[in-house]
Amino acid sequence: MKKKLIDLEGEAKKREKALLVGVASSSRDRWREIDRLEELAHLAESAGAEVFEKVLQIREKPDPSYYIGKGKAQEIRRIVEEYKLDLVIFDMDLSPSQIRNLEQMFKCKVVTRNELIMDIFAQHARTAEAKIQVELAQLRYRLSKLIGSGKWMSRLGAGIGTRGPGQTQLEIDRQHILQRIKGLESKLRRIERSKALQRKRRREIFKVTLVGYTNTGKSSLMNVLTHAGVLVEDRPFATLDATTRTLYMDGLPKPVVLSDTVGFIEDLPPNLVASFHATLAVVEEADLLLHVIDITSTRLDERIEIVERTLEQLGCAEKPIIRVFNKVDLLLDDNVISRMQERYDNYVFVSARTGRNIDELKEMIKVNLMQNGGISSIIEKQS
Ligand SMILES: Nc1nc2c(ncn2[C@@H]2O[C@H](COP(=O)(O)OP(=O)(O)OP(=O)(O)O)[C@@H](O)[C@H]2O)c(=O)[nH]1
Ligand SMILES: [Mg+2]
Repeated sequence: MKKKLIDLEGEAKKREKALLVGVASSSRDRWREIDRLEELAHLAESAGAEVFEKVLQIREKPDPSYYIGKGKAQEIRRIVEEYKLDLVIFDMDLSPSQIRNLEQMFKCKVVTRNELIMDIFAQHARTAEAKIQVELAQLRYRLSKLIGSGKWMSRLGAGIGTRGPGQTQLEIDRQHILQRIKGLESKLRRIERSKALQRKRRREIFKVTLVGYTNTGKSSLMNVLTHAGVLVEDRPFATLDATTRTLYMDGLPKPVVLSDTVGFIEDLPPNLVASFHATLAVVEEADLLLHVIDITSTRLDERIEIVERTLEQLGCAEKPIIRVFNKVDLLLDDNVISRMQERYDNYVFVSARTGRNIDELKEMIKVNLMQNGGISSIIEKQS
């Protein structure tokens, strides 16, 4: 039943060959989709696949059976056959019937962007909590697909021998998944309760949290600021747990702790956001957010917006925030700095690699905490 996306044991012998598919709704959207396919390739490689080819189609409305056009699907089938590819990854979510039709046509695995991201999370999960959170997200996703295909089958109603047993098998699968979800949820609640207790004891401190798009250098900054020794890797979603360390600073009334957390991405699967709620509590409880931005990334403004929108979804849009533009050591064109200066306020340009402006960042953290911490302690006293 469990669809194995990337075969890790087999990986040592052979990386799975993948073809990527993206769809733009108009030729104006083309460049955006090209960038997204680039990001999808990064994700696929990080999951252990080898990207053989990328296919982009411009199509105003998705085809109900294949999402892409049937002609394009047949073209892909020929490539899959000729080059013996192992999987086709779609940059969007597909309906259960679309996945089935495409798998039947390609005669290989079809994986969606959501599944790919969840697969990377699953590979990187280390702690019991992260493992449960990822499995929950995957099961909820699978359940949504099962419910979908159940509807599809009953609507179809035809095909002797498909509907009856198919439905029964679906019902068994559904019950099985629901039971497992229930078990995992209660395990997770136990872990969360003990963590919430620990956090309660931490009222008398300033809480600062690093947030940002994945691979921007949050963990690197954590290490530079606190010597935490957190894992840093040039791949998306290296960090899945919230690591917290003391940030030593003179002249503040309360000690400061800094937390590193899971990175964001465009269209982060909603199931993952829901499952990682407890991990993201360090964002919700923060007195100050450090939004880390990779100044060398393409679609810089869009990525900033994606992070800010995610913060909004977490109910954190009003929190004090410092925009930390990182990796300035790689910057060739200074124009981008002036463009960012015009557009945003409360920013600093740093390099976690060379240490440039790290002292300035510390100073800004201190000033911001004094301003905001001062206000909240007055409110606390009044209430
Ligand atoms: N040149 C340069 N590279 C950097 C800098 N900061 C981080 N990196 C590199 O960027 C990559 C990602 O760094 P991480 O610190 O793991 O990024 P992250 O935001 O924690 O990533 P996730 O946990 O995967 O979301 C690594 O290869 C780092 O070495 C910097 O200031 N300059
Ligand atoms: Mg990290």
